[in-house]
Amino acid sequence: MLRKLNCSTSIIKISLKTLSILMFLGLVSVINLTAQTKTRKDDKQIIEARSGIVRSTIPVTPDVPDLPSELVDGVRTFRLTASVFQHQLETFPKQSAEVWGYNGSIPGPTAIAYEGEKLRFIVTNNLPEPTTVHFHGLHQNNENDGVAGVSQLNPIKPGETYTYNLDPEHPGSFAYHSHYKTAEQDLKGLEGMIVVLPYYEKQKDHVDRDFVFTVQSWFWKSNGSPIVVFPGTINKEFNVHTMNGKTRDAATEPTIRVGDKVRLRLYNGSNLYHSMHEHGFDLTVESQNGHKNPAPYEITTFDIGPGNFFEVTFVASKPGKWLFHCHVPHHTTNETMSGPGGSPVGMARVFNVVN
Ligand SMILES: [Cu+2]
Repeated sequence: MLRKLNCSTSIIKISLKTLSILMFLGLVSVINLTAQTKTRKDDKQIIEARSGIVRSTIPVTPDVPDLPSELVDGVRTFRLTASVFQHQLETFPKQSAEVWGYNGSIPGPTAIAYEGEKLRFIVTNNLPEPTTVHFHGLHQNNENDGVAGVSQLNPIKPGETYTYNLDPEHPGSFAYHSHYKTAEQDLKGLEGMIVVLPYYEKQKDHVDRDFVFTVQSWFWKSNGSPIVVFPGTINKEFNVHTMNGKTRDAATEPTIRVGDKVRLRLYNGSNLYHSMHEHGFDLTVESQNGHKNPAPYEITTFDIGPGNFFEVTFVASKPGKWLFHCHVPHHTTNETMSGPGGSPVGMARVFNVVN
């Protein structure tokens, strides 16, 4: 009886052992299945990494929103509304000006698309006078070129909406801006950036962070008053200088991790030449308007003329608060005044590089 009981216990012990093994194997199978699912899911990224290509990093435009879009049948549609509004350009000695802009933003929201997509911009004019939009650097047909009195004989009247159809044909940095009384409407603020991204880029071209900046220069007489686009005629000069619509004192400070490779896309939407300088790190001039530089070179400072684009990169190799600014000395003031503690203001940005 006792033997029989021992035998039964042994059988139970064996069964428990078998059960444990089976459960373990089952668990292993589940883990394997999860691993297989994960592998399948990650296959694309692994293949991409093996072939040396990675997905492009989506750029951000500090202090400026992205322009919402809809992609239908390979056509990405954006909507812009031009209007007059108040915008804070600096914190001292004045603050806000009456500007003309798109979708309530200075510069206009950044339109982001991918290569191969056709672009459509539906533009509504809520300004007190006609306007047109030109797409700077894109390869549109002449009827979509938006030059008042030249390629667009019927500008968009106040209250009207007009549609532009475009094909960028290559990735890069582009701009959209008014081409009706250009010198007046552009300098009141009617301009913004378009970035066309490749889906993938080579590992060597890949960046961890991608920042978009439009530089602009302004003059206006008193808080809240309209932008004066020909200040020289009243013996003054453009004396407020901004990156993405903000002097440094009014701007955010992007945070970057040590070791990050950073791309800066710059567009000069102003009436002046600017000399852009990065503290702490060499800049590599990799491309202009998306056209690869056949021989990228390193530089600390680059000159950017009106309407020009630069795409430069740097590796944020050490922590600290690193200044990127226009090196024209007057352009680092707000109306001739330096900032708190003698700091540069105007056309300047601080990148906060942290471990
Ligand atoms: Cu400058």
